[in-house]
Amino acid sequence: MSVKVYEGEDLNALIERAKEELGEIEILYYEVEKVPGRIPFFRKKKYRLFVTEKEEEKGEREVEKLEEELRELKELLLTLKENVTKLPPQHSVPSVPEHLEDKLPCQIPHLEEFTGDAAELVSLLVKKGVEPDVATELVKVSCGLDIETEKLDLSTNTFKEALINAFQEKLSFTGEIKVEKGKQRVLAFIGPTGVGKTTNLFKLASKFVIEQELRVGVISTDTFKVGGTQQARIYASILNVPFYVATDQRKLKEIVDNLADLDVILIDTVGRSHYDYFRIGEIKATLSILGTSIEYVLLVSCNYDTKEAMEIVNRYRSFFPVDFLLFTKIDESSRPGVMVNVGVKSGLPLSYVSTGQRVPEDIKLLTPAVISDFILGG
Ligand SMILES: Nc1nc2c(ncn2[C@@H]2O[C@H](COP(=O)(O)OP(=O)(O)O)[C@@H](O)[C@H]2O)c(=O)[nH]1
Ligand SMILES: [Mg+2]
Repeated sequence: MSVKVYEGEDLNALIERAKEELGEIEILYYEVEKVPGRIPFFRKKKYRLFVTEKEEEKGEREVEKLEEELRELKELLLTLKENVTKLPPQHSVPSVPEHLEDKLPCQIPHLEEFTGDAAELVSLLVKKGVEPDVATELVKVSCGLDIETEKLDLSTNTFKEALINAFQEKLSFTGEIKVEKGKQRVLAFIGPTGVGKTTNLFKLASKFVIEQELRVGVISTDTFKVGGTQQARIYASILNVPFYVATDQRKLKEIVDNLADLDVILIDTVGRSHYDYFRIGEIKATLSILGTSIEYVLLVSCNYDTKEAMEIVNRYRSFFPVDFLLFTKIDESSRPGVMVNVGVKSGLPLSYVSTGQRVPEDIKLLTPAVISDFILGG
């Protein structure tokens, strides 16, 4: 089953939005939470609505979205042409809407070392969010010297081949996370609030159960006692995975000790606001009771630009010995290059990428070929 979550202050508006986006829906559950408003003592209501979508509606919606984008592009092209041909040179042309920016040709610095397909591939990488220095470093992996021009050109037949070579050499990958029977793994999901920890933890939980037939348990460490575990509880009951809440170190240790016969324990960390960023230390203190038996999965959203993403990676690494990265929200980003930049700059292995809100299906294993497809496709 595929579950999608909507959050907001007006339940009817959420239902309307879900119908608008998904067509026919089935409401699984909704919950209400009171959050402090700006006015003292006045608490606003916040709803969280869990729905499933009907599969057949999805294809039609995607076609509609593409058609709409094409219409906008055509209009933009017409306006640009009119402005360029009819107006005097000093007249300014209309600015390009942000969501269409990467669909137009862009100026790339530092291209002079490359020629032909290699130059084109560097431009493409930069357009997809790869930083120019990283892009040139990657393309060089599959280049030879063109004798005529004395510049670098691709020695592979296709862009895809060139990128696969480059990613194999410059990035590291965990591959499918495997658990051997009898060798329990404990994975803690860490990262900023809203990045997708809870949803993606359950996608992996479901993979472990279905693909590897493992015995899985989920623990939520709600260290701020904010009752933020409701969403996880619902996923756990839908996917039929045992679920526990640990409010402190001692309780966490006790639960983990009791779950010694499970193959995998997944630990969700809970937070509520951006200030949680400054409270990472508290999560660290709780998890530290498990010593080195625990592996840390850091989640990074593809919506961040590379600078923000690297700041987050460095901040979390100063608290936790991060083992690997899991990227989220690639469906909301037109610049998959952030995964490449962060992978190259941090040296951390890449595991999976979350491709949407549906639990459990919207998750993909990251491999050199998959990242190439994200860069080359769309
Ligand atoms: N579009 C999109 N939304 C996602 C993705 N992953 C998670 N979300 C949504 O992001 C929101 C926050 O996710 P959640 O797992 O609660 O984040 P947490 O605070 O880190 O636990 C939810 O509405 C999720 O459905 C993704 O890959 N794409
Ligand atoms: Mg969460």
